[in-house]
Amino acid sequence: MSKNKVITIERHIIEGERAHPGASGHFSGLLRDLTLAFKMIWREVSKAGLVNILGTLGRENIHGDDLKKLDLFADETIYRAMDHGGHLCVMASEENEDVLHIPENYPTGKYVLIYDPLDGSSNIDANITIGTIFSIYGRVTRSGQGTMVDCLQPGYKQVAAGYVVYGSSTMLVYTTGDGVHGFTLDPAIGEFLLSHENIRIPRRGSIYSVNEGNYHRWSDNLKKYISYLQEEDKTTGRPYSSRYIGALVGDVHRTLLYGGIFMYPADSKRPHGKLRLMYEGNPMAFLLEQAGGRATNGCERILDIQPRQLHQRVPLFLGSEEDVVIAEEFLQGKRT
Ligand code: P6P
Repeated sequence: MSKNKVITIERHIIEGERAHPGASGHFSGLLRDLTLAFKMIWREVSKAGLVNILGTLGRENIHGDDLKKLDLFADETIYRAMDHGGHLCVMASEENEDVLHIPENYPTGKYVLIYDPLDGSSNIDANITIGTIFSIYGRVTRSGQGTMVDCLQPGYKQVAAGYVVYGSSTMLVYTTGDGVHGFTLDPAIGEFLLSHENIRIPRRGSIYSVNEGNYHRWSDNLKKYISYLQEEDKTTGRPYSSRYIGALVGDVHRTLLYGGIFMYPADSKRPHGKLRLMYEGNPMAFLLEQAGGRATNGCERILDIQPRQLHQRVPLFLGSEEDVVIAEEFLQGKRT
């Protein structure tokens, strides 16, 4: 008889709520509605190769990326699943320039949802791992429709964050500030079942993950760090292996489970890197810290950065505590 408890994410959320006597139930309702949206996206992603929803819509999103039909479907699915539950005062999607308001005929709530509906979508046609990323904050304004002020909060104010990785199996990984937990979707019953309770990242790994095609645009300090990782030194597990999918959710998921470091650095072409603080940096940083890891822009904790713009980019170094500390020492010129 299996010793594993069969716990759905809904049960896990309810039990988590019981641990907070003052909980109103709104937060649990929000996560339940979000989980439904993830299942609807999974259903389309899992048949993408069969149904003519591949290929682009012939237009671009605000960042100039080809907008794939699944991107649009995922974006609309999350918005429509979340706009009427009365849990949110405002939303913001990586696919939309401005904030997304709750329709006037629906009640507003006390939370804010910020999401990247389908990250890594350039990999869709190649059937490579893609994912959905989300962040939840408490509202700052007092009542009614939320505003940009409710969205531009530093990452340490998140009340929850997570991602869904649509890969060989589909997993939902999330935190509410009480550790990181993974749920694997059982397609036969359409339920996310607890499969990775209290995920902890190794204090040091042996994998580094970065797009080395940008090497010639990097700073000398970063090049020295990469050379350090590639040197032979058995006492510190070097040389590290290089692994890079080009889809943040897949690269971070591997880093979380195996350890090591993921990087999207600034370079001479992109002085703030490519990844967005609100949609990618903050949720992943919250998860990594909750799993015992570390997340920085090279000199500052990601979660301490005060956002100025909804789509601002941030250099990202995240993973095992010891690996990220060593990276910071090289990046700050304290180590050569
Ligand atoms: P590059 C996908 O387009 C994405 O936003 C992230 O998922 C991923 O980490 C990054 O861009 C990959 O960027 O420049 O290496 O192709």
